[in-house]
Amino acid sequence: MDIYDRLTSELGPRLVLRDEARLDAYARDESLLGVFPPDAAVLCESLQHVQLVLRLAAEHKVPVTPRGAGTGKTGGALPIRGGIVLSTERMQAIKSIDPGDLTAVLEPGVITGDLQTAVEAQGLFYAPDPASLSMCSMGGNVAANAGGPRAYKYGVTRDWTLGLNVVLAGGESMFMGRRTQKGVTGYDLVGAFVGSEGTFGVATEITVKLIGKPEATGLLLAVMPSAVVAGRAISALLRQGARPRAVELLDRVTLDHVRPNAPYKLPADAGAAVMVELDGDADTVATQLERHGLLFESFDAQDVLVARDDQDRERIWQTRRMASRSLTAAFKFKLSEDIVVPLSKIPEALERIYAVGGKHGLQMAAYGHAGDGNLHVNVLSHEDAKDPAVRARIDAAIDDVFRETLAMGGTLSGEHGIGIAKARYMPWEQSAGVIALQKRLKAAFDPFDLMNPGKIFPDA
Ligand code: 2HG
Ligand code: ZN
Repeated sequence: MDIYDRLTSELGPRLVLRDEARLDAYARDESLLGVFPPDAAVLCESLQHVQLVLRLAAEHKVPVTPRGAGTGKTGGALPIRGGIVLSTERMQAIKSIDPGDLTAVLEPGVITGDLQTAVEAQGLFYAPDPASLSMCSMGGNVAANAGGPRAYKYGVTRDWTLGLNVVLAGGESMFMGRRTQKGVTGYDLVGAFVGSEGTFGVATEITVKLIGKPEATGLLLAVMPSAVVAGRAISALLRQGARPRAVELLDRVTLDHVRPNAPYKLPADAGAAVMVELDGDADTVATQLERHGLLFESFDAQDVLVARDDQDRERIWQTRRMASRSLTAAFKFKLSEDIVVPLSKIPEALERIYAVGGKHGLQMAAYGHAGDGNLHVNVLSHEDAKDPAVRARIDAAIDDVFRETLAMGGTLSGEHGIGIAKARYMPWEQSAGVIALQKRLKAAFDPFDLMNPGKIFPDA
């Protein structure tokens, strides 16, 4: 019996998908980097299912691509070498929320936004907020070490993950990390596992930390003459040592494409917009909003708007979260990067990025988590990217974006990871020694290179 018949006989055809039509959804993801049909997709419902898949895969030396909700941006969930897609979408239980210990324990298929709603109903708070939070899953967030706007104050998924139960290639299950808020016992394996993009194993249970829900939240939207001026104002804001929970930028191209369908009415003539969100006690939030508003005015803001209430604030966030989708819908080609530059370099980074667009005759857009220096640089085109001449210009522009980023002391990825999208640029940023060390770490978790092979590192 081959491995696929074996899986079907153990788990049944309900959980082991093998026909072409049903496999199609597991052959692609939101990266739009291609279609790679697996030989089977297994819809795991328990730790035991995950163990069975990884045990049989090791016996038969078949590659396994773990998959959460498929919302990743770098092709991490694409089964580029065929084999099995191991989906955790059905493992959706929130097992506990403990207001005394300030922790929650959950399965990897839990949708991030559902976890937030569940903990907030108990007066608690889980901060990481990727733009896809209504669709993405916690297992995927762990794999990608996902961030989001609130990372500016609260950090990324790694900062909120205390412990993990993981299954490694071969099927061994173990708990790593801790259930306490603090702990330095042994190596930080959880820190290494979070962000390993499915190349180390599969997390079957995630213990996250929680905090009390902030008392008050306020949001201002500064309408700025241009992205570069907005970048200067943001750099000045950060220099003041202010600690808002999010500092987001939307440039003109982004605003123009979001505006028609946005639930929040964006001003028509905006050159750029900056969103600053604060939380804490009500008085401090009010004072800080005022202070930040004045700062943007001193940088020639066209307008400074303050969200009237929570509904208004949510409308502004929904509008912001539409950036990626709106540009995807409007252009034949869209590729979004997630570079990070040092905070003082934000205005310069914007200037350099628009210059790259000009040089290659391509439209550029930039938006995202400017408070962290993390910009979604979008290379956009109405031309057909299958045309080799167009593709060559696009590739040259992407190369230049990374070249400029690294020249400013930046890094390739702030939140989406490397996947297959950026693997070839890894040696541009990291030394051969550092890459070799990471490969040795990977081999310690997965000696036969069966877990999500071909990701993160360029082929030798
Ligand atoms: C965002 O911040 C997401 O909107 C998606 O990280 C970014 O795909 C994108 O452009
Ligand atoms: Zn983002």
